[in-house]
Amino acid sequence: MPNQVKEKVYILLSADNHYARYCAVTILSILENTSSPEKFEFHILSPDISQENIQRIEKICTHFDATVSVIPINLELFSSLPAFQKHFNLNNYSRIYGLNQCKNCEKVIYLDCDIVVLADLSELFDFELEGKPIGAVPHVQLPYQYIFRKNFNFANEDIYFNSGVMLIDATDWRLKKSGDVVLEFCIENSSKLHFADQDALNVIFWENYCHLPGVWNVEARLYKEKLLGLPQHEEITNRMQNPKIIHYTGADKPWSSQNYVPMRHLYTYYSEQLCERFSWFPSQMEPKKCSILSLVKFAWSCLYFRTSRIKKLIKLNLKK
Ligand SMILES: [Mn+2]
Repeated sequence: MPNQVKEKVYILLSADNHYARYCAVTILSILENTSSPEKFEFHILSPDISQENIQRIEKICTHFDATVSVIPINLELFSSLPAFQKHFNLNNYSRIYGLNQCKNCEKVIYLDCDIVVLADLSELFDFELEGKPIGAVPHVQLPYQYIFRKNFNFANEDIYFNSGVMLIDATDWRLKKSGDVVLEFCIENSSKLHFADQDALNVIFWENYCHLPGVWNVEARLYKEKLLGLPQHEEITNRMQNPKIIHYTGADKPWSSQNYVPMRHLYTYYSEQLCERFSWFPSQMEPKKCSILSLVKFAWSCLYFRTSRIKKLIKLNLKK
């Protein structure tokens, strides 16, 4: 038999032991939705993942003929780096540092572990970066974006990207020592950064990244904002109709929040699959629905937002 080299799809994830289950959900959703799971090679950056959890994740990968390896991370490496808001975990920096450790990959997809993949990820892997060092989904609408632009002197164009899904030219990243550049930037500019290394990545790759199709990073919060009646760009509306990746950004995670979390059922489906097919422990703690009280609160805010917008419109029209 000819010595055939299988072309691989490299996926980089970062999870501490607490995130192992969510990481497994992301991996299972990837493998369930690709026609060539055997091509996938997962690398998990972790400071403390237990042997037990590694074996559980291996069991999923073996089932699909995919491979997984854990890259140990020493968090002390990041002890001089700024820590941010309450939810910030120093392990967030692993993805920046960890790319240097994936020596054999030329290209890699980095994914957060608060993600469910709904389409064949090898399609994203094959996306042409057109000579750019990274690819990401632009036009994240964040309320603080104007501060970001003011702090870093950027013109008004709205191309801020979310760093939870990135296609990275790993050879270029290692060659230019981009990891060191980003981490040094975080230290020097810590007072100006709101979203830590995501802000840093945006500054460093501003106008020098490949715009990936929006369907590859659809934030769940967008569906909530639509119900609230907040204005949405046409491109955002389009990406929401055919999501290929759902990303549960923000504090309301589907595994812990009692609030209304759009697309929660997708997470729940894969989380239950872990138990039914791969003998993971059941997760009684995970709320499958939002509480009645939160639902009422949310319905009230929808009503409030919409009526205040209507009032504004009426006022504007009366002035004319
Ligand atoms: Mn995320």
